Amino acid sequence: MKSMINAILTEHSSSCKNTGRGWAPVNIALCKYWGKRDESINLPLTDSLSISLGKLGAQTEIAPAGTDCFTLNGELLDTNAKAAVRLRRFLDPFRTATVPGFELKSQSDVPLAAGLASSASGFAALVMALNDLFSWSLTKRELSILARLGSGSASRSVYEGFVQWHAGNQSDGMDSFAEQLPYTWPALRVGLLMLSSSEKPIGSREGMRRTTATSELYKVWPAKVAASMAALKVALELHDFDALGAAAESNALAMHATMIDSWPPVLYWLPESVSAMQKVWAAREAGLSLYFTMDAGPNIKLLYEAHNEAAVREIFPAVQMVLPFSD
Ligand code: 2P0
Repeated sequence: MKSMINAILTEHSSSCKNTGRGWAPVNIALCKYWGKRDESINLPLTDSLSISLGKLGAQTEIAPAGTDCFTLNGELLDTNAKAAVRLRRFLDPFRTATVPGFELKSQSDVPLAAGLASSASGFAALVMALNDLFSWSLTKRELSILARLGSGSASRSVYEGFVQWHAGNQSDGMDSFAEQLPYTWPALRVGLLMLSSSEKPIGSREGMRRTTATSELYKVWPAKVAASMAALKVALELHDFDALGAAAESNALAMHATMIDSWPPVLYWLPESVSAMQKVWAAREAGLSLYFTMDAGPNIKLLYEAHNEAAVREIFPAVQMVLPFSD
C-alpha cells in the first residue's frame, strides 16, 4: 500500500497547513461492488456504478498532532474501537517525522455501519481533507485511488452524480479508480427507509470474503454485473427511468442471492425489509414507477421520480427523500 501511495505522492509537492478540510457525498450503488481480487488494497472483482446523494455526506477536519485523536459525530473514539484501529492503519503511510499523529473530526449525515455507505463518504472526505492539509493538489483520479484504500466504495464518493468504478486489472491497483459519468437526472429521487440503525452483524469485508469463497451462485455474478452495467448505461443514455430502476433492483437482488447462497449464510434482511419490498412490488403492479435497491444492511433505498413523491410518501410515510442532483 505504501508503494502505491508513494507512486502518487512523489508527483506532488507537500507542505503542511494547520488544518485540512474535506467533504464527500454518500453514494448508493445501482450496480453493486461485492467481492475483491485483492483485499489488502481493496481491488474489486467487477466494475460498479453509483449515484451520489447530493448534500448528504461527511465533513472531515484534520490537523497535525503529537498523537492520534479521533472524534466521530461529536464522540471521542476509544483507542481500541474498531473504527479507530481502521483509521489509524489508513493514516499510517501519511505520517512524517514532523506530523506523527492526526487530530481528526468527522461529522456524518448517516448512521455509521447501517449499510448506508458511511465509510464511503467518510474515507473520501478524509482523503480530501489530507489533500487540503498537505496541499498536494491531487487529481480526482488520484483522490479516488487513495479513498479506495480506505474503503472500496469510497473511490466513488469522490464525485457527484452518476459514477463508475473501473475494476481495473493491474495488480498495483493504479487502474482501479472511479470516474464521473456524463449524465444528470434532476427528477431522480432516492428515498431512504431506515428500518434499523444498529450495527450490522456481518461487516461488508467479511460478507464479501464468505461469498467469494463459498457461493456457487457468485460464479455467475461477473456476468450479472456486465449485463447490469450495460442496461444501466442504456437507461442513462435514453433517460428511461423504468429501465434504470429495473436494472438496479435486479442487480441488488442478485447480489443478495449470492450472499444467501454463502455458507454460513449471509442475510442482511429483516422482516421489515421484505415487507417494504412487497409494498414496492404491489405499488408497481398498480402502475407506480417505484423500485428499490439494498446494500449490506436491512435498510431499503427507494428509487423514483419527482412527480411520484406524493404517491411514494403515501405508501412509506417515514421515507427520507433525497435529491441526488440538488444544487
Ligand atoms: C456497494 N457495498 O457497491 C456495495 C454493495 C455494500 C453492498 O461497497 O471492505 O464498505 O471497505 O471495501 O466499500 C460496502 O463495502 O467495503 C459496499 P470495503 P465497503 O456499495
